[in-house]
Amino acid sequence: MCGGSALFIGQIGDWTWETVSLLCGTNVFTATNKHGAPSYLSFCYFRIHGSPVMNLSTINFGDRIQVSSRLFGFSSESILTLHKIKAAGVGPEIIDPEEFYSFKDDHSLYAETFNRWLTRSDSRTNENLIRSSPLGFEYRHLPALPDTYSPRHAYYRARRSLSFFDRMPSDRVSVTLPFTVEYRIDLTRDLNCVGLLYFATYFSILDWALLRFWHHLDRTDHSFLGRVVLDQRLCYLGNVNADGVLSIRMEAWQKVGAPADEMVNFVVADRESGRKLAVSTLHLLRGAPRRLPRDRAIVAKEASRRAVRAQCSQPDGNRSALCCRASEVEPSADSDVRRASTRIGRVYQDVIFPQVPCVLLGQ
Ligand code: KFV
Repeated sequence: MCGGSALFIGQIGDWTWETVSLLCGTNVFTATNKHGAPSYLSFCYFRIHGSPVMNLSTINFGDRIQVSSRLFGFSSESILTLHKIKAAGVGPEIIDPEEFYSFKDDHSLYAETFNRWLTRSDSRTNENLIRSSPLGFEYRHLPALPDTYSPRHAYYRARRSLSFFDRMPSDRVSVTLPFTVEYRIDLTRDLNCVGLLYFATYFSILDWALLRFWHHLDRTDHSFLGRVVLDQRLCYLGNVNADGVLSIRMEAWQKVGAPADEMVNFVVADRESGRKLAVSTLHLLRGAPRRLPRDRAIVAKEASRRAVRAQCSQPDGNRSALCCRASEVEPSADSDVRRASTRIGRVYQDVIFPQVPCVLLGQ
């Protein structure tokens, strides 16, 4: 999960699916529509926002983190999930949209996912996915997000302008001419278990492309590893078949007077048809990544070891598997736990090495 890789993005996506399963009366992992076909809670927009102090590269082995998640209703077809991730120890919190979208807590990593229920229109292809709300999906009890924060504004712009910016801010200058690479889908790694291009793979493909761009600019692998991703937004416009080849067009802009501060825009298309598959805008700093503040990390690690000893029981008795996730829904005097927890908007989880299959505890 650690190391700034797309595996952590995958983990965040799992938290979205788990939160929706907990709070919306539908097991997302087995959802079907009225025709009995599988409905997938597909990722259509994903944003991750950090700071130089807390970003994808700062989380390390053994760090104990805490995730607060909250859902917002967007009709029967879609749903928005906000996750706030920080070092464990400060206690879970109720996510307030105004505070969330101000991104003012440098010690938090913010993740926003907008998902739509989709199904294949033709079982032989990943093209032409169509809307498909599953049976039993409950959403009316969810709070509404104030319109100013709606992700619709961002992804409408991305679809229209093929960038999350209508035009680049005037304090930025272009780094080089647009650069395009091709990527052949790797069917041994890139697909999920139902044969769609896995949503987190889009991020790893963009990283792969960015490294080629980096080399094109005569930059080193070392400086690539030292980059700090402050913000990345990705709008999923389509999926692709396992034999697809992607064309990925990149452009970069530096800040005037601060050339290490860069924005990179990606437009991903199917090479054969030209069909647009994704748009992403990345804000990064070139420089060395920083770890979590040492004192908090040590405290958190000690707490996590105690938690593992106290709570972790592996069903197969394999004590060497370093994995434990405690998940808890806020207790309430209200007997309807799901509704109460929705109102409180609090689901929190502690994660250690989650690339190993996790045991869900204390739910
Ligand atoms: N994000 C959010 N909303 C979108 C959207 C996007 N990328 N594209 C379209 N929409 C909205 C659009 O604003 C409109 O909403 C509605 O979808 C229909 O728009 O509220 P509104 O205004 O009615 P259309 O008709 O213009 O778009 P359509 O042709 O229907 O295509 C929509 C969609 C979502 C089917 C298409 O954009 C698509 O196929 N996107 C790719 C999704 C995808 O493949 N995601 C990764 C899947 S893998 C995955 O999620 C998982 C769970 N996994 O494990 O790998």
